[in-house]
Amino acid sequence: MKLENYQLESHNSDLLAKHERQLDFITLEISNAQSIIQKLVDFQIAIPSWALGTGGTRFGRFSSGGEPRNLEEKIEDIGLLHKLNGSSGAISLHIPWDVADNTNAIKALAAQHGLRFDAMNSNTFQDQPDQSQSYKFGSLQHVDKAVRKHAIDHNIEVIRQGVELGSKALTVWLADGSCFPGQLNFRKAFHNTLESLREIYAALPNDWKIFVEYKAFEPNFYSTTVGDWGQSLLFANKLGPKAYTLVDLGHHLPNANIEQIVSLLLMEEKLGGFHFNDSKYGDDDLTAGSIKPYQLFLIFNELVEGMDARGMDHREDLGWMIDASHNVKDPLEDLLQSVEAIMIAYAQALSVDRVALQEAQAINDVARSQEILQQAFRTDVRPLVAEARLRSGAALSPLQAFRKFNVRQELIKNRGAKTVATGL
Ligand code: RM4
Ligand code: MN
Ligand code: MN
Repeated sequence: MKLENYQLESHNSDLLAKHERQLDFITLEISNAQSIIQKLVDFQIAIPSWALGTGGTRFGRFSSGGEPRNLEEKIEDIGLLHKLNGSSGAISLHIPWDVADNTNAIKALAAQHGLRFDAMNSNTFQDQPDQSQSYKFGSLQHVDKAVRKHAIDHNIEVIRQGVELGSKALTVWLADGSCFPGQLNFRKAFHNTLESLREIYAALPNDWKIFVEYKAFEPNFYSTTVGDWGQSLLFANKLGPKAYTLVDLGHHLPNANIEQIVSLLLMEEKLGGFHFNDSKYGDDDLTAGSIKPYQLFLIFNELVEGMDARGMDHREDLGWMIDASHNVKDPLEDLLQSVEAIMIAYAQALSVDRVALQEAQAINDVARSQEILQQAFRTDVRPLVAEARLRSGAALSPLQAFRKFNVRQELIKNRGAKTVATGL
């Protein structure tokens, strides 16, 4: 299905008067509103190909129908999101879930929708039907060199496919670890993983990055070989300048201070990018900003401060990706909400009075420092985000437009009610 410009224009004209009133108010409140709007127009968040179908749990999966049946339809879905919000101009693929048979046609289709290919993801956490080696006891860490080689070759193949598509990064998330004390020699597991990652690193083109993603637990429940940012940073430092740490918000133990982790990784020039989502308990993969919006704001506050301190380009220099997929919402509506939450947190962080904050910090004025941050967090910046969409030719209210134009019903009509997307 395709959304036409005239449809969005009619949706926008219905909402315009109210939007303009709200925008006038906020531009009086925030001195740098125009520069914030431009940064929001530029900012793009990659959509994961595996979040376009309804996610399941090990207890069940309830499809909402019309799920994309192949990579072409996944690109079509992300094209719809991008048309609606103007901020989802990239796709992150997972191999082998998304192998492209005809790379040129896939590239052309993505370009038609204004999409580029963000980081490629390898998969050594599942055995494929015809696979000669098993990842049951790990992949890059495995005690058997033949299994390690299988996993290394897979990652190199993912890089090859990514090069053809114009991607510039590989994300490695490993399920490797152990379920019981004594199962694994920690040092040997680390060394095997490092040796394997070195071979993958050696296959990276010069302008590529490798992101080492960490996660505290699951599917292994006693130890994870890349379990936290310290372990990831160890690998990234040992690998070299093209290796970075990737922060997935749901991959920490409860109450971790993620914003401090982000600040220090940036300082060390080792922050590669993000997988945005939210969680209450663990790797819940809930909609970004749905549980802890203040935390999301505090993370962006560190990002803006840290990137500006190093003169970084907000749009280009880090990988901005969503990694969420769950059970009960329409996946496209969910992704619209995630993108909106990320844009709001970014806009709020851009509106923090940095000079006043530095002055307050320098004299240990704790209450004032807190006030400055909360002032930004409690300001309703949604009209700035909506204005950025309007200037990009997208919808003032993407979710409302999604429903008004019956996008899901159209997708079900075209694809059927029982389709199941590849992914989790
Ligand atoms: C993992 C991790 C990875 C993602 C898989 C599907 O928990 O977040 O980034 O590739 O899930
Ligand atoms: Mn992730
Ligand atoms: Mn995860």
